[in-house]
Amino acid sequence: MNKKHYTGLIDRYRSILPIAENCKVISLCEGDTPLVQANNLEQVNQRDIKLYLKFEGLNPTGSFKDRGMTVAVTQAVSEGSRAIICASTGNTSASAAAYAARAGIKAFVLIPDGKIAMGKLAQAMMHGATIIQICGNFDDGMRLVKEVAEEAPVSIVNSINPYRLQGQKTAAYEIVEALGRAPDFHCIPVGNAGNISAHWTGYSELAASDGHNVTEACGFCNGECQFISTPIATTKPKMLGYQAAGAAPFMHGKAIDNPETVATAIRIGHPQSWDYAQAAVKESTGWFNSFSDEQILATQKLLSAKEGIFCEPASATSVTGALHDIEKGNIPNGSIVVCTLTGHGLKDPDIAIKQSNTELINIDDAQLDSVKRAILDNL
Ligand code: AN7
Repeated sequence: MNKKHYTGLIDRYRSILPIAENCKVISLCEGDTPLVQANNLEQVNQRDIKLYLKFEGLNPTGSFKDRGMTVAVTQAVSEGSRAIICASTGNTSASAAAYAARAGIKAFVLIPDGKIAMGKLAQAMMHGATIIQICGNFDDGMRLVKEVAEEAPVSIVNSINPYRLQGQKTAAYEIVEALGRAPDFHCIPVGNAGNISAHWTGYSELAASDGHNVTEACGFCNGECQFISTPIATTKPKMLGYQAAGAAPFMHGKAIDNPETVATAIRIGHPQSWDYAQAAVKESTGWFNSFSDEQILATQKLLSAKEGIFCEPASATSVTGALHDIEKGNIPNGSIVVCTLTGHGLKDPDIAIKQSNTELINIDDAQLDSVKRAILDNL
């Protein structure tokens, strides 16, 4: 294959990842996702803010989970594991199922009964995972996974697996490469709290490094490509962690037992990376906030209608928070802001169709006149 062809984030970032020299890499060419500037949001343009959307929904299985999964599954396989297991609100199960299929090993996924989006369930089914539906939520599933892994030969690939967070930190590297610097603010949805922790690790490494790591990671060329000039991030962003109001343990300052939100991906009350996420927000002098389901869905629609970017409800939480904090002046005029859009909107078509309020125009024939009238009436 052409050496300049992108071959996935382990090849790209090997020198900053805990991957043994000669192990078999399990990859679907994840990573290298677009950083799209939001050009059409009034709230942003009025205040001279540069707001970028890191569209992680364009990873191979449609969410950021693939970044962690390539590293976790590569490691599991190199340790001789024949089966992986996770609890999931949907995206982790889709990603685990795909990477297990790629590796030729088994995936077991525990999902909350009736509370995962259809697209995610379809993915786990198609990739051949063994799907165990429990009468409980994600937090129950997580507890069970930890217990069962003590007694059965399965490797946990939830983000309590440190290889997951190592893979996910690469998103911060890509952002710094794209912007030529770290953003002032990084807005991110928080569920199990792994991703905010992973980003903080990435930004912190970049700030501490002399740029050498990143430069060395380019295995594609002899120094002519874009990657070789990766700048050093001398600053770190404030980390802003946003939750759904019904599933906002970080706002309560403690775990909660019955999380509820339309954004099923982040319907989590007992985040596993609690301490890391607290540290990320505290060290970066950022903050947590939470928003109602109505606000989150309105932002999902806004991004789809104004920017052409269709993300899932949980993902829209980051932009909901950013717009709120821009409006309130908490994010000052002139700032550079990155929002992570964690998953693709196609994951959850039911919610999209229900909330879009789009009336279909039905015509009871297939004639030019009728179609023309429908167009002229709606111009
Ligand atoms: C779209 O799939 O926890 O705070 O089991 O799917 O790192 O947990 C999903 C999480 C945000 C929250 N956006 O990230 C799972 C799962 C989307 C997600 C999050 C998730 P973390």
